[in-house]
Amino acid sequence: MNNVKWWKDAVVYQIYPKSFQDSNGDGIGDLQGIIRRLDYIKALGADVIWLSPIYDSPNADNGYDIRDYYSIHADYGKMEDFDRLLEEIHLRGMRLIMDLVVNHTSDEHKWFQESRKGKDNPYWDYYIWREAKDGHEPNNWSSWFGGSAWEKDSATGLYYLHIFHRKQPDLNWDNPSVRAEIYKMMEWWLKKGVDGFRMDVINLISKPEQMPDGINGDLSPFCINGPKVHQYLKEMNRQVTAHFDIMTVGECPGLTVETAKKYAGFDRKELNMVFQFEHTGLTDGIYGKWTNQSPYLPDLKAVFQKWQIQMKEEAWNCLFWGNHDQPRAVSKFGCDLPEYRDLSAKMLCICLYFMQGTPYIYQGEELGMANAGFFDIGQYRDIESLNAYHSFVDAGTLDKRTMLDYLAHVSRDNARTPMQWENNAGAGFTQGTPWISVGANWRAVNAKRELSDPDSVYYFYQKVLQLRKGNPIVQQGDFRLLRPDDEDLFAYTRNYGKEGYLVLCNFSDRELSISDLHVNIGRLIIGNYSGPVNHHVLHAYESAVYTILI
Ligand code: TEU
Ligand code: CA
Repeated sequence: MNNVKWWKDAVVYQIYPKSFQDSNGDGIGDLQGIIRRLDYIKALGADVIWLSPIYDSPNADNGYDIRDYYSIHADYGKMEDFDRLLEEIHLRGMRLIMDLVVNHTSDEHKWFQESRKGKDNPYWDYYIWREAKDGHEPNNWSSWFGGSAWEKDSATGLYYLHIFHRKQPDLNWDNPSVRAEIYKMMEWWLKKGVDGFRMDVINLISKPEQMPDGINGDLSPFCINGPKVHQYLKEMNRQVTAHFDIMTVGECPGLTVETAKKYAGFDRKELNMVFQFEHTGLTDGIYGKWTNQSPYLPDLKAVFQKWQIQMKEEAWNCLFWGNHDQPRAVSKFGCDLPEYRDLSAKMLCICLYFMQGTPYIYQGEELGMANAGFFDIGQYRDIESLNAYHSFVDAGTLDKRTMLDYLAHVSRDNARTPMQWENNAGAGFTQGTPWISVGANWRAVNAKRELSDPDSVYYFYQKVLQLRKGNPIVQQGDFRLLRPDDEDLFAYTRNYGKEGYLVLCNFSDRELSISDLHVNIGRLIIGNYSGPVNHHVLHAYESAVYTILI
């Protein structure tokens, strides 16, 4: 695989530090805890670790509200612990990418504390301030975490913009000093030796000059892919990222294939890759993300087909089922009933990771960890979930039972329960009381058990990752979807020169006939069922990859 950028053949493992491994019994994951588990991550086959924010923060949004970009949150350790972590990662031949959260800061950041002192302060223009309109908010935009996107500041009597929580004021990227400060900070981390950034909501950073009301208060059309976003990302590339051998991946809500290529096109000099959310957003409906529905398979297939085919040769895909904002993959896309959980987790692994792009694995996904199983609002910690619960229930839009059901399906806390390491009450995550309850199925799903079982989901992930490493069919092959309208079968081929694979995934518990696929099936590469191979039928949640005879 000469001349292939390293990040194209890399596998990224995402750590949500608060929930990964506690080392001192305070119930909160920390950097020393991560160091203890590096061999586990390496053995899985990951090359890159993406660390969700570990910076100093009042934790209104678990670290996505940064108070100081240059220091480590006391819960996680000290800068020495970070330096040690980075060294240990590099010693193992792995790389580390940091979460870069620069659309907004915490309201407790020094810049904001200064800014709110008024128009004469040098930091005034670091944030987005507007006068009241007729004694009200400057416009009708609503925050993505509920309520107005404007907060009236008691010190100035003016309003500041916050797309997320009021403790996350949006930075004013039109101010060159803001950009210079951010580039300086990025350079500081890169000089320390970090290997890149995952950039939080990076396609929201440029706001329009005029801020008219949105339809139903929706700010998306104004702030997603704002007027100067490409100018700023090209500047960031020129001034910072192009000078280091790193990878950059932008988190970009609301992307289409066309807009994705503007951020990540090979010739664009902006970002290496972008996360798009079309496949995870298929279940969005009248209550936004709040639902108990599963995606309709033909729609899911159409989304992947489009991204696989239309990005080819022009830009690079991110392959992910989940992250710290999404429900657990096996619960959303597979089936988390005990009899099908492991099977469907393996099926999802094959389905996604035989496509073109860079795989991202969210902590615990490699064990088949499922949704939390919470049933009481008191179990939730996430600000988005709590806000949504109160606004829907208090307004009488949804009754408590329905909203709890929706939370159980899609709350971000489903992904944030402690990593299940062992079969005990603290799940091997902590000796103390975890900051959020352990997920319901820790007895069955934990690393200790899976590491001693050759048929576990963990070893299945390991095998699939080995099979795709440096494999030109997976990296470069053409993608073709078979039976697009089938509601149970996800089948596709990958062809590269005279070689190819047929990938078969049964997304249902029904037996499926596959005798009419008109593909010349060769050798079995990997499958999630043991026993004799049957070329005519797929069992419940069965998945298999075959070579194709061309
Ligand atoms: O998420 C951005 C984002 O678009 C979220 O609003 C997402 O739609 C939501 O979490 C889905 O439920 C990023 C981070 O990943 C998230 O954790 C932060 O809360 C958010 O930005 C603000 O920094
Ligand atoms: Ca701790």
